[in-house]
Order: sequence, then structure tokens, then C-alpha cells
Amino acid sequence: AMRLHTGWKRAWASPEPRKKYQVIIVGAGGHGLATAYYLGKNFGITDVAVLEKGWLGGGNTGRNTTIIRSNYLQDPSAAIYDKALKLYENLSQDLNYNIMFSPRGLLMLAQTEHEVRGYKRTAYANQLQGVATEWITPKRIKEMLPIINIDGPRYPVLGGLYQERGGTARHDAVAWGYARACSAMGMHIIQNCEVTGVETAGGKVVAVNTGKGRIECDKLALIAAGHSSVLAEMAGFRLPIESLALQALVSEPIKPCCDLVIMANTVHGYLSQSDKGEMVIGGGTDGFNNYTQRGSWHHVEETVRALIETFPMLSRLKMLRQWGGIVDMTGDRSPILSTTPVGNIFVNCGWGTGGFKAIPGSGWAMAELVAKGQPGPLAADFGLNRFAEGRFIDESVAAGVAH
Ligand code: FAD
Ligand code: PYC
Repeated sequence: AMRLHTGWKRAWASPEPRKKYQVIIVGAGGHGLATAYYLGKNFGITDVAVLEKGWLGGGNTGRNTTIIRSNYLQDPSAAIYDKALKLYENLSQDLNYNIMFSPRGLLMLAQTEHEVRGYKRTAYANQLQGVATEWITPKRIKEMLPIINIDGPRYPVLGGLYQERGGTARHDAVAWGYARACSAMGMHIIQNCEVTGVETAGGKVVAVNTGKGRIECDKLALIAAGHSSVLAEMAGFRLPIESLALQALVSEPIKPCCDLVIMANTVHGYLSQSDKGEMVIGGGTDGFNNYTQRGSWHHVEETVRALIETFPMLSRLKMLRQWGGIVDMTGDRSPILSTTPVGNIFVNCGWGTGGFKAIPGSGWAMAELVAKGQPGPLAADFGLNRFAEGRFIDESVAAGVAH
């Protein structure tokens, strides 16, 4: 049958860079591509280049466990994550590209009294924010998920925070869908084009230096996840970001047994079953700053060991593959969408372990920031000034991943 697969059109063009663009975006991950897309769609700005040092979607966007939810605690977070979830709900239609959005339900298990209190509080906060989540009992959890052991001797399941609209999407397809739509609008996506320097004059950005030469721009958006602080340093300012490896693994494929997405944050692990039948599993970040896209072996063992009391069937599976990505952590575990000390340079980073779910909302808000030069309502609270002013947006619990 493969011999019939000929004459496929490329989904996006691979042009050589022009001398100048109105907007340059550094980083062709989901957030960079979504920003480009909404710059074109919402503001008619299409003189845009997205520069990527590797291949598009090859950073954290193509390495995450694809969990999508909007059950955060603080109002600014609920607003941007729920905007993202609403956009995800229609993204396949909007991009005319199947991103395989699967709202199969997201469950955060409470396995200590502390977590029971915390998740009940989140459920109440979510009600006030208009985000539908609910507290559910262990009995209902067992009915929904027969493979779970709710009577674990160390960490019995005491209940859970359930978001019916939560789920997963195909991560590569999110990047590919946005890339195709940007290319169709005439934007340039330039892969294998590392930004190595940022030129400024009179306190404003003028150009970037890249592996493909010097490229001028009126505005520059740095959207490079784990390398954001490296790029900020090139532009002459610092970011309150730490870069750490976060890793994940998949098991051999098995028959369908788990049609929910589960996060077990006390024992620390999360899992879902892929369309191919693999159990997709992740844990916490490495305990030290680093730029490796691998992760350490002891983490694999700790993550699986942590989950086995609650999901004993996992002990019978073989691991198929394991990988890592470099996540960008802020102190309050909330992102940064902000102007910077340099004129016409904007930054979008700090999504840490949880930015896949935010891609459409982040792109929407970032496009407004870049187009207007100041944040709209979705981005307003996520400025860099919050660290100087002590106005933190504490999401260390909702982030759900140990750091
Ligand atoms: P990226 O996709 O990393 O894109 C940044 C791009 O910038 C990269 O492609 C990189 O090559 C490029 N770049 C860097 N430096 C330069 C340079 N100098 N010049 C040009 N290009 C450059 N989030 C969730 O919501 N749910 C999850 O289940 C989840 N699980 C995760 C599991 C793992 C193992 C990991 C690593 C992350 C997980 N995340 C999850 C987090 C999520 O993946 C990230 O927050 C999100 O993908 C960040 O997207 P991005 O577009 O900002 O970054
Ligand atoms: O933010 O939901 C999340 C998440 C799950 C796994 C890694 N991050």
C-alpha cells in the first residue's frame, strides 16, 4: 500500500530567511507557533518568522505526556488555562487539522488528608471561576477505573478532583497544525536556525544573529521554554527561571484498560493510555538544574515504584522507551508573559512542567501582547514585575508535578 503514498504536499514551506521581518519569534514549539498563528488570525500580522534551532515541535512540545486540564487554583490561572481548553475543544476544526483532542476526563487522586483539603478547596475555587470540576468519592473512582487499588496500605485513595472536560491531544499534531496554518498565511518557519545573539540599539531590539545570518526585526518574542534564560542573557536581562530535566516513559502496548487521565501527586506519578495502547507515565523533575534532554535512571524507577501500590498491574509491564525535556521553572510555578527591560522584546516562558495544556490560550494572549505592546486581560497578571512586587500566583499544588 505504501507505493500509493506519493505526491504528498509539504504541510509547511521551508524558506530561506528574508533580511527583515516585522516580528521574529524564537522557538517553534507549541507556544511560539500558536503566538504566530493568533498574530495572523486575530491581528492580521503575517510578516512573521519563527526561528527554531532544531526541528519544529522537537522541544518540550513533542516530549510531554499531553495532559490537558484547567483545574488551577488562582483566578488568573483558571482564566488562561480555561481559555486554552476552550480553544482546544475546537482546534481541529479551526486549524482543519486533526489534533486528536480526547476529552476523556482528568482525575487527580487525593491520597493524604492534606490533599483532600487542598482538592476540595480547588473544586470550590473552580466553581467560583466557572470551571466545572468536582470532588468525587473512592467508590465512584473504583467504578470509573477498575484497574485502581483504592485500599493501598500506605496511600489509600481518599477521593479525587475530577474534571470531565480534561484529557489529552496528540502533541506533535498541535505543533504541525499550527505550523501548517502559519505557513499558509505566508509566515516563515525556519528550522535548523539557532539564534546566537540579540542586537539592540537605543534600548530597543534591532536584529538577531543566527546560524543563517543576521535578521532584522521590529519586534522580538522569546518563546524558548528551557532556554529562555539563555536567550534573555543574549538580550541583556535576566529571568527568574531555573531549567531542569523532566522525563517520561511509555510501556509496551496493552489492550484498553484506562480511559481516564490520572495524576497521583502524593506518591508522584501520572498516567494515561495512548491510542496505541502504551501506558504513558511521568514523574517529577530531576533534583538539580541541568540542560539534558534525557533525565536520570533513578527517576524512572522511583516513578514506577510510586505508582505500583495504586496501580499494581503496572508491575507486569515492560518499559518501551524513556525520554526527557528541559522545563523552565518559576518560583511560583506560574508562567511569564511579559514586556522586558529591552524595548520591543517580549517573553513567554515559565510554563515549567505544565504548558502543553496552555498552548492555545498562551498563544492567544501572547499575540495580543506582541501586537499591542502591552498585555490584555489574560496576560496582565503574568508580567515579570510580579516578582519584584511580591504578587505571586502560587500554583505549586495545581502544577501537580514535584519539583
Ligand atoms: P518547546 O516546545 O520546548 O519549544 C521551545 C523551542 O525553542 C524548542 O523547540 C527549542 O529547540 C527552541 N529554542 C531554544 N533555544 C533556541 C535558540 N537559541 N534559537 C532557536 N530556537 C531555540 N505540560 C502539560 O500541560 N501537560 C503534560 O502532561 C506535560 N507533561 C510533560 C512531560 C514532560 C516529560 C515534559 C518535558 C514537559 C511536560 N509538560 C506538560 C510541559 C510542556 O511540555 C511544556 O510546558 C510546553 O511544551 C512548552 O512549550 P514551548 O512551546 O514553550 O516549548
Ligand atoms: O501539568 O498536568 C500537568 C502535567 C501532567 C504531567 C506533567 N504535567
